This record gives sequence, C-alpha cells and structure tokens, in this order.
Amino acid sequence: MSAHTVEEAPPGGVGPTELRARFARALSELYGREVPAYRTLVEVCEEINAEVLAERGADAERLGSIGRVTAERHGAIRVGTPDELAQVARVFGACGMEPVGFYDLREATPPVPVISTAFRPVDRAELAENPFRVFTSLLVVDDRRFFDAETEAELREFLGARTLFPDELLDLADAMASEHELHLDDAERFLELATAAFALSPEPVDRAWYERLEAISSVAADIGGVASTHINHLTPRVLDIDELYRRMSERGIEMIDRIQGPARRPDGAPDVLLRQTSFRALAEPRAFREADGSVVEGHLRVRFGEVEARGVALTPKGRALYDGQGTEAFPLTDEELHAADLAYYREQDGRLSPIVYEDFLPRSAAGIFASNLTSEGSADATQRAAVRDASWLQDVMGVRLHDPYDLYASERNG
Ligand code: OOG
Ligand code: NI
Repeated sequence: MSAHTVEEAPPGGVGPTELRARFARALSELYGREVPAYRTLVEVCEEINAEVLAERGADAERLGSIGRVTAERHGAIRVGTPDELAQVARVFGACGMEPVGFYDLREATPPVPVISTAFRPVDRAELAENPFRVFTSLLVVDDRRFFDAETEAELREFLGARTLFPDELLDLADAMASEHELHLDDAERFLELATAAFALSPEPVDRAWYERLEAISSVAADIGGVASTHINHLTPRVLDIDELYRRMSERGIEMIDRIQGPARRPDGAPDVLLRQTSFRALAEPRAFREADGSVVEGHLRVRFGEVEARGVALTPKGRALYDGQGTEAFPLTDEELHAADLAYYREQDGRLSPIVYEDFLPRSAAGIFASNLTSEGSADATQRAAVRDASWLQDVMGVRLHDPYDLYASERNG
C-alpha cells in the first residue's frame, strides 16, 4: 500500500483516482436514467445528509467528509466465468479498485450459487477522495447442489460464447495499469465503454433458458440467462438510515420490511459496521424470445435501490461479539470500544479517530439477494459442493486479494 498519498493526475492526463470518481458518476447517471426511483433515493439521502450536517456539525463528518459521503456509492454486479471476473479485475484495477474479502453466499439462507469479493480503493487517502466500491459475484456453475452436469455444460457453453467487455476497453485498462495515466480522450473512451458494459441490454432474453435457470435460482438466471451483465443496484450512503426509511415510505416507495445489519444504537453511541435497506425490485420492460422465434415485450424484476449507513470497523474480536450477540453487548463510547479492542481507531493528538468500515456483511448481502429473488429456487444439500476459497479466487483474478482485517490493522498503525 502506498501510504496515504493520492495518485497525482498527470498534466493533461487522467489518473486512476480521477477515473474512478468519473466512473462512479457515469454509472450513477446511467442508473438514474434506467431506474428513476434511484434518483428519488439519492435526493432523499442528500436532503437528510444536509440536515444531519446542520444539526451535528463536525460530528456528522467523523466517518468521512460530507464531500466523500455525498459522492459515495457501492454497486453490485454478477458475472459467470473466471475469465469474466479476471476482466472485471482489469477494468476496476484501472480505477484504483482492488479486490478485498471473500464472501461465500452458497452458505447463506436461502443459498445463492455465487462467491463474491468487493473491488474498492484500499488506501485511506484514496478512500477519502472517492470510495467507490463494487460487490462482485461469480456464479459457481459446477456446484452440484444447484446445477446438474447437463445444466453445468449448457451454462459453460452459453457463458463461454458471450463477451462482456470489448478488447478496446481491456486494452485501455491495461494501458492505465502500466502508465498510471490515460490521455483525456482515452479516459473518455474508457468511461464510455465501461459504462456501456454495465447498462441493461435491449438484446432479447431466451425465455425457455431463462426460466429453466430461474427455477434453480433467480441469481443464476440473472447471470447465466442473459448475454450481458448490468449493475444490479447502485447504493448511496446516508447519515441517518432510520430517517431515510421513514421518508421513503412516506413518499410511497415500498421498502423491504427492515434495516439489515446492526440495530440502531442509542443516541450518541458510535455506529458500527454497516446498516442497509432497500426498496423492492421494480418490474422493468425486457424483450423475450419465445420458442417459436418471435420476440415479445415482457418484464423482469431484478434491479432495485439500496441505501447504506456506515460505522466504525470492528476488530475480529468485535466482529465475533457482533456475530454472537448483536450490538446490545457493545459499549457506548469510542474510548470503551477502543480499550476493549472491539473497534479500529487511530490515535491522533490524543484523540480517537474512528476507522470507517469499508466492506460488506455476508448476512446482509444474503438478505439483499433474498429480498429480491422471484423464487426460493431449488438447492439439493445432499449433492457435492464445489470447493472455492480466497486463494482460488485470487488465482483467478491474477491480482492480490486483500484481507480486510489486514487493511484496517495497517491503517490503525500507519
Ligand atoms: C449483491 C448483494 C450484496 C450488499 O450491499 O450487501 C450487496 C447482489 O445482489 O448482487 O450488494
Ligand atoms: Ni448492495
């Protein structure tokens, strides 16, 4: 990790930091056009963030400047093959985003046939500049609990025949990796191609194939049933998620029934980890190809709007306490959280400065997947699981997969 320096944008060129900020903005514009309710969500977040800032002053910015929080987004994407994931790593790598963490959603309830990581900046100064992160899931086609040998073979053939990212985009990504800058024109081309790669495709969906996969898992259908990928959701950050939940409901937007993650903490107690909620997936028009070759207009419900609130990162000890007992058992002050080694803080001029949680929670992620599934799917627990772990994932991506705890610990000490 280059310690706390933002990569300078070269004169006349664009560096990874600026590319990331512009990429996040371009995706936000795209998603706002595609899913108008997202614009309402962003509007309400900005309204609440301005109010919290006015009420709490500097305290509202203890977990990130208002500039950072206003621009902050996480996206979610899903891909089908190790090669596709390696390409994603190149595209995000050009934006200074590296894979952090290994999540196995196959073990969730209900199980989802994917493993995941999050691409994000890892350096504190880079995070402060623009913390754009993308939760990225990979379908596990050879997991027999979900797919029989025949379906696996068909999935491999279908996924092997598609191209998610054009060569021109990958070449530009590689140029950024070796030069640490792109000429302005090249940067614009990169943004155009990268954004287009995550847009919803007008290409007709083969109905029979899609429905066959959907009976196994809606996520499998969303990944392997269509010839392209898309952003599944794009999530702004809010400083008071309980208030956000109330206001969205007041505006008539149907939210899922709860806020995921830690319960609301007593007033004045430091927020921990990550709280999230979402509105239900909306029916979006999609073209379908029927068995007789005709193309008809239909609908799919896969994309939705999510919002998050972030707190201080927990140490392994704090995380074990949270996983076992929730946040009821947590002390109510920074000093006690720090003294008990439950959360990460930097000591600055005799004061404790919280280190914000930059990652995801598998239980919430599973809840988010589940709240938007059109069917429970069918998994056969008696069948053989495919072996997947962090080192397998790292080999596939060809870049280092960071352990989140190592990053927090080095931030605390550095
Ligand atoms: C990813 C779900 C996980 C989160 O915020 O925990 C996620 C997906 O639906 O593809 O985005
Ligand atoms: Ni999400």
